[in-house]
Amino acid sequence: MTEKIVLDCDPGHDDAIALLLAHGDPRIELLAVTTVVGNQTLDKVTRNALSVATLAGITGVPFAAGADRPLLREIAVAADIHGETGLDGPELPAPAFAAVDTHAVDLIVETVLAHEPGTVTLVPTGGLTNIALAARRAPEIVGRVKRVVLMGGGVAVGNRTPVAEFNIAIDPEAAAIVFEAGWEVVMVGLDLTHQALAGPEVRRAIRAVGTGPARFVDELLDFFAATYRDVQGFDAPPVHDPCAVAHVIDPTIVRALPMPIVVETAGRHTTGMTVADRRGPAPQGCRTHAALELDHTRFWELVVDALRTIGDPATPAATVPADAAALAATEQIA
Ligand SMILES: [Ca+2]
Repeated sequence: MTEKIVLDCDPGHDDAIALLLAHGDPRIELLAVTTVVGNQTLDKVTRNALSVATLAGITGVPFAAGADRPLLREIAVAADIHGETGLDGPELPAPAFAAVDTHAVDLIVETVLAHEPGTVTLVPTGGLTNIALAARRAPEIVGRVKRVVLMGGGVAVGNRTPVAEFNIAIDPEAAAIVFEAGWEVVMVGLDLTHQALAGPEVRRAIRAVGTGPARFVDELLDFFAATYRDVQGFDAPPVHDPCAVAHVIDPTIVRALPMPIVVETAGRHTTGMTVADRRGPAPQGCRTHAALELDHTRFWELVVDALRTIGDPATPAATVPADAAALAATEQIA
């Protein structure tokens, strides 16, 4: 059994690793990749996603660009963490293929509707603008999506502000829509991802893979480690986004508990906070969950195994003409 996912991302160092994990793990079937403004502008993160796909040899998966700004707020990028390109550090290949000529929100809706109800998991690893717009544009997808497993928020931790995590803080209204839509939401937040540190042992294991994509991840982590040390005082960088993919692969590696969670949109000091109610057992039918416990060893084994599986794509998508990937995916759906 594979898990069908749509990855909605803003690469982004950790988004890039999430994409590689989703591509390399045999238990994930990557249906589509969509991009959203976040760590950098939409143009930059979309180009980054296509470049990462090119170096990893990802073909037959449609990539689509989505929202270029949050619903209400001004754009707020994370150049302090991810650099001016959004993926500073390694050299990126020019994309070998283009994004499809479909808006990400439409591609998300089409992809969910093209598959059996309860089979498609949405995995947002950026701001929630695209996902909120999809839920508003086609409310029927809410009952068809298996789950939304998102990287964002936190029960007891913030990073953009003392209590708000970046992905939620940059578009809290979109996050509120997603958390309140009624579908099952798993919040893989900072409580969990701050355990996913890429320390020296992890770095050695990644380097030992010895392939182009593994070297790329190593260079990403060099840059990410430096900014996390300088900006937030971390000894080793927390690698957030692949934790959401890992939860979909194996929920015993990223363990979640049901609890009521709402998003603060009007706080004077708390806008973007994910307010989690831990006062007692979750009520019956609670649709929101928070991931709190990570199996660090097995998580990094997943990432390293995915890199081994990806290997060294000799002829990355270079020969695939633009839109051929989208065509192939359409045929798969049909
Ligand atoms: Ca991200």
